[in-house]
Amino acid sequence: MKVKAITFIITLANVLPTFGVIQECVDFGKFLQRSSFTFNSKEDCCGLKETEQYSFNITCKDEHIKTIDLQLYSKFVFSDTGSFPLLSELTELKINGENNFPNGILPKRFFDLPKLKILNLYKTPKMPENANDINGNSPIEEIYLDNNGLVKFPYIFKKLKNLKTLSIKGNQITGNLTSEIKEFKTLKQLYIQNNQFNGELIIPDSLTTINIVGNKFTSYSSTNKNNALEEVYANGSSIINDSFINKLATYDNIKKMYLSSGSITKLPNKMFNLTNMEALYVIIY
Ligand SMILES: *[C@@H]1O[C@H](CO)[C@@H](O)[C@H](O)[C@H]1NC(C)=O
Ligand SMILES: *[C@@H]1O[C@H](CO)[C@@H](O)[C@H](O)[C@H]1NC(C)=O
Ligand SMILES: *[C@@H]1O[C@H](CO)[C@@H](O)[C@H](O)[C@H]1NC(C)=O
Ligand SMILES: *[C@@H]1O[C@H](CO)[C@@H](O)[C@H](O)[C@H]1NC(C)=O
Ligand SMILES: CC(=O)N[C@H]1CO[C@H](CO)[C@@H](O)[C@@H]1O
Repeated sequence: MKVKAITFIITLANVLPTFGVIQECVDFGKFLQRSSFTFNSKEDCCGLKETEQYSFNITCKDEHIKTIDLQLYSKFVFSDTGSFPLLSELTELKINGENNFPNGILPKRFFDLPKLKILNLYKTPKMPENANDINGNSPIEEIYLDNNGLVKFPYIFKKLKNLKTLSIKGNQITGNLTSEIKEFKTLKQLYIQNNQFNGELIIPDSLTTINIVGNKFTSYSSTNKNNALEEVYANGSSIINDSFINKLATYDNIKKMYLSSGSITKLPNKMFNLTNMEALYVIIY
């Protein structure tokens, strides 16, 4: 009798750990394992985990993974990004590491995640080569590729029909923006501070917020029609002069202008008619 009871307990102990582990954790764990990360398949993945190779914060709801924040410590490469599980309720994906995708190329697979809204990657300097490679119907609204070592503007994202925010701060992008940027029809926030852009500033008509601090733009394109613009962060930029502020003052929705250290000699009269203004930084010479 006693022997039977022990057997029963052992059997239960073997079965128990897999109870409560959602299928998506199993799938995500297998993805980690395929790239030689240690992960116990019987383990729940919802919550915080810390290992020598990686740490993560995964949130889950109703048997589904909702957000992933993954930090990789060692130089592991996800060998088969095409097999990243298409988690049906994943809305936020953040991967912070060091060249973790083959050839440093952003995996096109992420654009097939059916509910993904926010993609945030670190040290992913290259984009998929061909625009046809990414799914334009992706629900992605926000992309953050800050301090990634990008050397070219990622025009490929113009295909994304839902993109509202693009942040590529602190990269090494040089040269001009081209009129191709006008094809970002839904873009509202563009953060390109601390790159090495120069020449004419050309921006999409739909923009509400632009930050160009720490670049070398010299002029504001006459092709710009930025009536939607609300916030301009351009401190220290050589684009700032009387013509520039006169132009901005024609945009009725303007709320914030950070235009310190330029060569402005007077504020345009129209400025005082801008009823939405909340913050203005200028130095008048
Ligand atoms: C884990 O991620 C969730 C969702 O992004 C966040 O609200 C929470 O604060 C994070 N927890 C920790 C400990 O970082
Ligand atoms: C402002 O800068 C633009 C571009 O360099 C230049 O074409 C324009 O003449 C300047 N306007 C004034 C008032 O200095
Ligand atoms: C711009 O410059 C002003 C005045 O120096 C400063 O107070 C403000 O914080 C700066 N804003 C940004 C976004 O750099
Ligand atoms: C400011 O608004 C007033 C009242 O609508 C108008 O009469 C005036 O011409 C405007 N000034 C400028 C510089 O646009
Ligand atoms: C159209 C435009 O902005 N052209 C500029 C591109 O960048 C060079 C410097 O690298 C400028 O001289 C051009 O004016």
